[in-house]
Amino acid sequence: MASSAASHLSDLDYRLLRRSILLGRRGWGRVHPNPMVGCVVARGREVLAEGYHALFGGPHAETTALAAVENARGATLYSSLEPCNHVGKTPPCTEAIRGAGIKRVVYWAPEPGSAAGGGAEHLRRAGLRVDGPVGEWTDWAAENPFFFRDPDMHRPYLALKLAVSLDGYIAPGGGRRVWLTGPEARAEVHRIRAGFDAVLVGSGTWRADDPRLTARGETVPRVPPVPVLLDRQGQATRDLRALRREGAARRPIVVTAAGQAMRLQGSLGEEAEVVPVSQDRRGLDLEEALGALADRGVDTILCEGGGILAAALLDGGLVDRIYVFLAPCLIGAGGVPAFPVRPNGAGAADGTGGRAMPEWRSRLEPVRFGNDTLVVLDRGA
Ligand code: AOF
Ligand code: ZN
Repeated sequence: MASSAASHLSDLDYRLLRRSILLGRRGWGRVHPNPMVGCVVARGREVLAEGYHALFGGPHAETTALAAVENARGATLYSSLEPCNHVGKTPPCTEAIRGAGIKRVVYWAPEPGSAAGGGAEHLRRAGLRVDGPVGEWTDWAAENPFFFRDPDMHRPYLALKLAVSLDGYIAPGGGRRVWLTGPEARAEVHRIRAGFDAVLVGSGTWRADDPRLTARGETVPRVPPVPVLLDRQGQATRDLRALRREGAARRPIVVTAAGQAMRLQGSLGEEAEVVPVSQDRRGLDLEEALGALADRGVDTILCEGGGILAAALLDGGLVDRIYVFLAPCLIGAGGVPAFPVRPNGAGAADGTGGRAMPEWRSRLEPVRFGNDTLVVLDRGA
């Protein structure tokens, strides 16, 4: 953790800061487009209260934690984000902190927004000891990928989900399909879905699996993700499970080639929204498709396959994150590789000494779900 604040922090500070980050994660699927934020109020080793931002528009982490403490005078407040200094949908956290008589604030990530920013400086001027930020942008961005995304990125944030055998395959050859991961990993996929605006699949996947693409886990999304099917040939039919709206506010989206759009919209009826994009020899223009989704308010996308779409998105540099579920099994030679090495692209054969795709890093700790292990790879510095 390289930062000026880091040298002042004790092991206890790091432990409670880490606790605040973990608490913040409970807001996944509920707070977007706000960040996930957690907070701990402690007097020395004694934790007086914990809190997190639980719902977009609702109270912030610091306010929530402080409301649960009878007397916080002289205590230390740990927050995973610099306390806000603005009146938004809620009053400034800086005011709650001063009002409670907190003596010291330790925070992890700086508030990047100019409206809410300046909280640390404000509190320092008011006489509090403030330590932060701690760590670096890439760590904050891994924790809150949508909130800390590159503001110059003019396309939706896109994550790929892959289930991969230990020998690096997503399926056996010959079009056969197998389930690689266990029920715990599948439950985690439902939780991950809850945090995205849309869940996307290519035509091979919806044809073979007829997935619902909804978030049906314990985490109930504040806004359910919209199913998006890619369908270059315009072959989707109304009986597909992803196209049944089932009470969702938003219509599922089918992206097709411009020449197919009118006919397809006619056959699918009003329950689905057909979006036309250009195509070339290789298929639909994926950049145009993402732009069309952005125009419809889709800022974050989880792509769940299949292999051809995943490879095309990676090849086009359109992927920001990869959720890799490693399943403890071997598929054997002839499988469909998760990461096909491009003949002319970065890869083992291009003189990088076998360290292919170095721009991908694992910044979040791997987590085990049943017998499977989730490794999250983020692209960037
Ligand atoms: C904090 N603690 O727990 C969160 C913060 O409209 P509002 O009032 O909810 O403010 C939203 C903004 O506040 C959000 O864009 C981000 O800058 C900051 N979020 N700040 O001190 C929190 N969630
Ligand atoms: Zn706040």
